[in-house]
Amino acid sequence: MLKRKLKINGVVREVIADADQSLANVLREQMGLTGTKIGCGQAQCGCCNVLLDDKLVRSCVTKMAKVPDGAAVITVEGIGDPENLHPIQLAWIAHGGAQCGFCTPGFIVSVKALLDENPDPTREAVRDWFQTHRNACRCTGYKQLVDAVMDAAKVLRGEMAAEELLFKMPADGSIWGGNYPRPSAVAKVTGTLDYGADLGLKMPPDTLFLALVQAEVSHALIKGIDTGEAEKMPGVVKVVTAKDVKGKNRITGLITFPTNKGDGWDRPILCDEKVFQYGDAIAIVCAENEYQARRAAEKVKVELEELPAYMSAPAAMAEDAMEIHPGTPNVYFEIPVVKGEDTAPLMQSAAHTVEGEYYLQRQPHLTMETDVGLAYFDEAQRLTIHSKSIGIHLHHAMIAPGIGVAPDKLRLVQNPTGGTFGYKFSPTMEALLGVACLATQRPVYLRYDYHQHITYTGKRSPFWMKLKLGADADGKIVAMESDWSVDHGPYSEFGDLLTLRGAQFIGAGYGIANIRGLGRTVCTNHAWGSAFRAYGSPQSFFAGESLMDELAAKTGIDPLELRARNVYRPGDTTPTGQEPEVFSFPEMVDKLRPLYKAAREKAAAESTADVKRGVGISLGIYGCGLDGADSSDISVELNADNTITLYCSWEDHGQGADMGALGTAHKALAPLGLAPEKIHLVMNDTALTPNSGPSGGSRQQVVTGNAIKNGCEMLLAAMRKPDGTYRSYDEMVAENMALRYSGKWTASVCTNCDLQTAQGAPFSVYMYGMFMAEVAVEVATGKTSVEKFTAVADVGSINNRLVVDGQMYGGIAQGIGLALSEDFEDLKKHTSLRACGLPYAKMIPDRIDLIYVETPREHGPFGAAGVGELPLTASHVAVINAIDNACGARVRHLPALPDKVLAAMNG
Ligand code: MCN
Ligand code: FES
Ligand code: FES
Repeated sequence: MLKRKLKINGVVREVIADADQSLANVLREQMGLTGTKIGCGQAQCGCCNVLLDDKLVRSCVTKMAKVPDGAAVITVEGIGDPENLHPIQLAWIAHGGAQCGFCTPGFIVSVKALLDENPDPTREAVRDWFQTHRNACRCTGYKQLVDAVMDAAKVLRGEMAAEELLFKMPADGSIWGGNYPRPSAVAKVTGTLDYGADLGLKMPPDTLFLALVQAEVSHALIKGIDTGEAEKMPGVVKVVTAKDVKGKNRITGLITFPTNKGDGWDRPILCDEKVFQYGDAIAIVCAENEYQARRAAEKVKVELEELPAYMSAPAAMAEDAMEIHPGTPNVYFEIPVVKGEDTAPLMQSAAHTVEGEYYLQRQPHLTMETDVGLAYFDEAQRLTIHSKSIGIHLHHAMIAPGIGVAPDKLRLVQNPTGGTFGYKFSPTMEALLGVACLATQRPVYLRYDYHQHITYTGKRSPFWMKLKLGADADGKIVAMESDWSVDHGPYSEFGDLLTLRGAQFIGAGYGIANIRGLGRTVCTNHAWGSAFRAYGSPQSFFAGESLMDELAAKTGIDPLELRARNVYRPGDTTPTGQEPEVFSFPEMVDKLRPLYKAAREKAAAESTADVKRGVGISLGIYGCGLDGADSSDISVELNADNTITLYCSWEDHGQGADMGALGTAHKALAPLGLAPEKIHLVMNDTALTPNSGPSGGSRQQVVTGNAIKNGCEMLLAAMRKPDGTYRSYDEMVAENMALRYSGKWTASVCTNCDLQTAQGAPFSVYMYGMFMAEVAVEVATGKTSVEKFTAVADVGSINNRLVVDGQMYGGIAQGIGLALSEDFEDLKKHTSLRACGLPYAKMIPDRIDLIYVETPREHGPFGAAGVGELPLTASHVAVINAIDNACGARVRHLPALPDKVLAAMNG
């Protein structure tokens, strides 16, 4: 043990700590300074940045032995607080720099160090600083962060008044379409928002800390589990195994389609008979602290008989492959596409045909916050589980029977969440927490470290695709044939739905009258497939939009003009035969055309023998909703002080659910003339908030937005007096009128897709985008840099511009990562942010131009569509097409790492 006097945020404090303990843990666990976050714990993200004697350090890897006695430590809490924000914090709020906000304290501290050292940095110097100090953000694409630093620097130099950074209410009192900062922004920039791990440290003293015993092989039979030695370890209260689980010990995937050959009960909570993938949980050690729990977990002995592991769709489809779930074939779901005439004769007579095979990789989500949760019994003796769930009511139904609790005795709550990008559309640790809490009857807490977070949460399911297009002499597509196999890992949940996305989005954007296709879902032993932003469409558009460029090359028609000839126009239908709700593409093409021409000329002029430059384009579409008659419920209440409370389960990944809900309610309640602060939000707790559905499929702005509008309209109707003014709370009470109203909306114009043809009208509203990447490729190495990116987007009428811009920038950054570096394939290698190819600041261009075409949507609240997933539908394909344009290298197997580009260039 060491005894240190430290000056923490200006106050001298005495600390006694283990020499080996990290400064981050001491600050958080012993000093209660939870503003400092721990993301990777491996010096790769900067979430844990603090100033140690004025020097920026990553406190997760700074051992106490290296912290000198008398050292001065500044954490985010020492920079500013909610009542007294520092200009860096003000600028972060003004520019929407905090989305999920988990990286924010680390950035604020880092920027303080930068501006102390260099008060007048260039944008490039700021980006260099973030890069050198490995400050990572998964949500923002860095652009708004650099904007914020430039403004903060101006304020600190006295060239700008801090007040200029504050939101100014427009004269009409409306915040719709403006830059109102999200309600959680102040807490995020000051480090005062308690995420799961912060709440975990603030649990009552009898809380148990959990550690998992996990499989280190990908496929095996379990022959025995010996917990004897572990149970005797210090601090251990119980080791929970499958035999302690009261319910079915399975998470149900709530099978969507009757043609699915599985029954959806294939995912164990704790493995009993078999291990299906690396990391599968076999036992839970419950101990008095985390260190004891982890040490004891190492002592649990598991006897396994290893089986052949099928690590890709082709491997699991091989004739001699055994059934991973005995009784269910590895190919457990198929969806044909049958639209229009038979395509075979059309292909034969077509003036041009092109075909290709494509693979889109197992993209990892790489959130800054790892998976984390806690459980306890609430005052009504309900098993209450807090997690990062973005589908609290959905997960409630998926886990209750497996744990063995009556539905009314289970409550799910979403913690403030440091990003999910869809991985939390699946339950992760919820059932494990529930089982441990029931078995010990004590509060429990579990946090994955980064290795566990990467290896044992779901991933984007890779698609293996074959695609063929036939076109007439003018380049008009007459027929399409498609075939795709989805590697969905061992657990079937949502695999059929994802496979259907291939039918809905391969070839989307173009009025293709005749399609034949077949998609299949394949069970494998690689990581289980969970949702990932744009779920199924990056795969679909990778094939479709790559092949469009190949068709352009074959026909000699410019890629933009080829698209212009084929995009949806009145009379066209989507691949599922649905009439698009708006026809935005012709206008979007016209907006992009002059920029595209200029970019192509610039690229040609600036290419050299060593560095080739090119421009690529793509289009992308995604639906806003769950298939068919998606619906949402909310409620809204008039309070005694004449404020309003909105209750909804619009789960927040970090996208801005609070802002979305507030902006929509404020617009709907405009006749009351309330200030936004007079609308309170109660969100994301099954005991308190109605079922608004999950935050997946970019559905909430449309579906829950409509429900909010509906509920607010009912409240207004009740409050309205004959003279057109509104009743106060007292008047409502005096007249015995109800104060609380339920709002509801159902996508009644939708139909499910037919399971023999994939034809139907699955979404009421779509979002449309065109993407343009300008790249430079080093001829000697094949290394690609994206120098500039442009997107033209139609997300309908915009609720909040800061949020929407942030969604676009962040999604484009993920598209660049998907194109060039991100992967989770090698279980030994791909186990950290860097190894998985996370884009740091310098990989994302500083120039990202956004152009909006705001076509109002009939079925969106106040004309809004969604936005969340649009920027990741096809931005990666623009990069891939740009590489080909630059140097003739067509990459069909992602990611386009330098050696692949080099091989394609020379091949
Ligand atoms: N919005 C708006 N105006 C519009 C459309 C949307 O202001 N015309 C705002 C909404 O109010 C909301 C945000 O944009 O704050 C996204 O809205 P929407 O597209 O309806 O999506 P959801 O709220 O349903 O969010 C989910 C979506 C998905 S599916 C993933 S995955 C995702 C995403 O949003 N994961 C994210 N964005 C993310 N952003 C962050 N920072 N972190 C994630 O994990
Ligand atoms: Fe310390 Fe990531 S660098 S938590
Ligand atoms: Fe940076 Fe979410 S805001 S990681």
